[in-house]
Amino acid sequence: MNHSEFISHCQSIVGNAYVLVEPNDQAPYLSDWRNRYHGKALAVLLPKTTEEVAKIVKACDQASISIVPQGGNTSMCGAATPNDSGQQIVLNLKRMNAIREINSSNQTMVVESGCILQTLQEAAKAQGFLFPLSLGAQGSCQIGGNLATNAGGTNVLRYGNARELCLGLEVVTAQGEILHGLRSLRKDNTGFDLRDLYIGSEGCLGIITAAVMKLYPLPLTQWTTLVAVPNIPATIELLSLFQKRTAALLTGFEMMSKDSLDLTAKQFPHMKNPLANDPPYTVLVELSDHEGEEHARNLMEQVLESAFEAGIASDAVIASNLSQAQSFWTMREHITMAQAQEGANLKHDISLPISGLDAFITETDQLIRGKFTGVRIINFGHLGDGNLHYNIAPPLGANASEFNRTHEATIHDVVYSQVEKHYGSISAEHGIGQLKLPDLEAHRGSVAHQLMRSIKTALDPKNIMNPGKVLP
Ligand code: FAD
Ligand code: 2HG
Ligand code: ZN
Repeated sequence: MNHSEFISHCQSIVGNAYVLVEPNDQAPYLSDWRNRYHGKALAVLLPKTTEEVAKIVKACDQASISIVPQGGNTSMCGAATPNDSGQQIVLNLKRMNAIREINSSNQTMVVESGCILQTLQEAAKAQGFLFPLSLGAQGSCQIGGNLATNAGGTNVLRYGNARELCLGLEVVTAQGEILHGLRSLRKDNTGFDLRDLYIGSEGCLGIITAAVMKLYPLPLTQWTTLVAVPNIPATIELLSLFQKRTAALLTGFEMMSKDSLDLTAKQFPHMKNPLANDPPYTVLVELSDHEGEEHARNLMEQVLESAFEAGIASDAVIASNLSQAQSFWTMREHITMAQAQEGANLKHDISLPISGLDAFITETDQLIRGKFTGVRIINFGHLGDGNLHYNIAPPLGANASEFNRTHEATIHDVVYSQVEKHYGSISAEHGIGQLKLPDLEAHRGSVAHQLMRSIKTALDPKNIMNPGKVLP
């Protein structure tokens, strides 16, 4: 099959309107959110059903055309951007957006992979349930992309990441077969776990077309507070204190350094930190309670009182209503937008044992500042999960692209060496994509890397599923 026969065949599968070949139509699918990667595509395909996906993959298998699966295209590491050969297809799942079932007895929902995350949260809420996966990109990322990246976000502390929220998957394999795994079982020890292979595989093993996701009872009330904290050891003590005293009620614990919030206020002046005197660290704490408002508020106040007495917190603002609570979250989630508006930056989505966070930050700050005078360290993240977004912005006034081009490799080396020294991970939640592909083998070790290769070869022997991502 030559390329024009292939395009005609795809048109016969999904319909002409859903095979995009014109540059203007393709443009939104060919660059990543951070605008770091730009590719070309033979076609962008928008299938509506699992059967259409299976037929497309079979055609690609026959014609040896590689496929870049794509969800909301919010990847932080170029995982959903095609290469510049113009020989790949982008297969975007956005039209597969049906919620097939919400089942109250099972506390599950069966959803197609193109459902927008926020739509799923809202649909669950309308039925009295909580779907807890929550992240800044939730208005545009899709559940298929969330599963393919094993997304984390702000609720992992209590409910786990995308993997822990998934009970079953429907997948189109690299040969175009349909793996029917939409099972709603909490227990199922029947051989190797295929579901968990596809979760986090970044489109390199197959295409996720639908999933069974767990639901939880909707909490009666949520209390959100910003707490001023003097340093990282105090932040960690505050986390322990909340964990001891509030246990499963603690659903959010986000850390924001002063520099992160200064940058957010610079780019979005209406998002100024409401805490007085711009503390070195601001922690956003969220409690979710099933016993009612008074119970949660009392608990929040009691824990804060203890924190003040212990000298690990100096000030706090408890949100007095939903819209104030929302404004705290908006400020937290706008750090990424503020960084994007400020200019190109270097991201390090890392995780560390919580006990190693202080030493990591102290040493790495010193090394980075010692080597690169004036750089800005924008450090924030899901501290309750040991997940830092340890991002580096060029010195004020520097040419960002030139600074990054010259120093990116050295800065990554410094940060990742420190991550290894402190037994952390070079990718906590964003994945590997093409950004971290060169770093994976050294980080995971040759045995793990070889095993990953063997799995890739076994499941996708022709290497048509998202080649050039995760594994070289
Ligand atoms: P895409 O970017 O389209 O694709 C990501 C990867 O998944 C690619 O490898 C792609 O090939 C593959 N893929 C997509 N759909 C499928 C499918 N159906 N089957 C097989 N493979 C597929 N991430 C976090 O974990 N936590 C955060 O807090 C967070 N916050 C963010 C905030 C902002 C403002 C932005 C822009 C991004 C953030 N991210 C975060 C990163 C990103 O949103 C997540 O990685 C998200 O899970 C990607 O979903 P997506 O639908 O956009 O996937
Ligand atoms: C977040 O937690 C996202 O806001 C994005 O994971 C992090 O911008 C980043 O580095
Ligand atoms: Zn994050």
